[in-house]
Amino acid sequence: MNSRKSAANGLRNSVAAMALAAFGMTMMATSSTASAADKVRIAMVVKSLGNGFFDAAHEGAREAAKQLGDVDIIYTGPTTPTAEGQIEIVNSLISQKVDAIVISANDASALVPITKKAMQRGIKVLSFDSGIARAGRLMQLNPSNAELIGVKQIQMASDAIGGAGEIAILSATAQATNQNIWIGEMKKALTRPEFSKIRLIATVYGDDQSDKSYREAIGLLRSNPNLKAIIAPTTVGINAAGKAVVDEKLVGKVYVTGLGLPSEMAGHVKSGAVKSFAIWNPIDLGYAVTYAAYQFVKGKAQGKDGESISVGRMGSIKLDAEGEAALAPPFTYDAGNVDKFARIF
Ligand code: RAM
Repeated sequence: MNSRKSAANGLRNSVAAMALAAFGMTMMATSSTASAADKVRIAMVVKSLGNGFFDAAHEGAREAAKQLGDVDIIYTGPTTPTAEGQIEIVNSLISQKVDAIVISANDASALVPITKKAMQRGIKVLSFDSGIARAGRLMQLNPSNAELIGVKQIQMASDAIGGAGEIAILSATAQATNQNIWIGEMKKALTRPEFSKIRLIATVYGDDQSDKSYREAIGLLRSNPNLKAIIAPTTVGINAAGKAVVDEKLVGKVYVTGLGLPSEMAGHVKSGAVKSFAIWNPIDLGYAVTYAAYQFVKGKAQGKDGESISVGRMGSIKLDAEGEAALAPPFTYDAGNVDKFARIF
């Protein structure tokens, strides 16, 4: 336990003891409450609850907590992916005096004032998946290299449609840091000569909500009769787009690709709406960021350029000049391997 926290606990205990003494009672410190208070409390704040990607990241966080032994995980997030919802949650985590917050942000800059406040109170703030601007966090853990993620998705779309035709993007929210970076990289990839016959005709936003993503996908299909592919760089969007293509009876005419969870995509690969898609391991991502947060709480990481931070079974990560690190390249799934991985995430 750090000294700030032990002082706070000491104060709380003596205030409680005084109150009890006033009623002629005595207070017994029980070892169970003491050991709970000794635990490092790490809050994982996700873009929104009910997203399978973050459920898997939570599983990784729990794995790290179990391995580290003295960590409690608080898993939380708004019901819809808004910065306002996350600001409220961070505010309440500041009052709860958690030790660290690992957050996948709904906005790179809107969260900065509140996470700065958290850091001023001694809370270690790390972003992962979808980043916060540097002033609002100690480090950002990216799942993979952004350029790789962008090129990979254009390559998969190109392979599905024979290298030519109209494509559209169905993204998450318009403010999502990670999706916006990947969309930028996809646009850059499209300037390569090998993709010169592919034309991006629209980008729409399903806000990582299944129903809105589905409606947006249907809209794309109905208003663009020459559309050949939808790229959804979001696990919620790609799942909804796969269903829309089947429901509109466009299997074989329009292909869906992007970033998906094998557990949610196996059916779409079987229906033929999806030939291939990609993703990294969300369990590993949640595990690594939780492990890194622990290092910050224990004073073993500071967030300096070039610093190496231990992330347990995954080895170590190295921070670049922006205070960011990346894990592994995305992995591609198709009819040959999707069932095997569907059991894992
Ligand atoms: C959704 C979320 C998440 C993103 C994945 C690929 O679950 O938007 O932030 O990383 O898709």
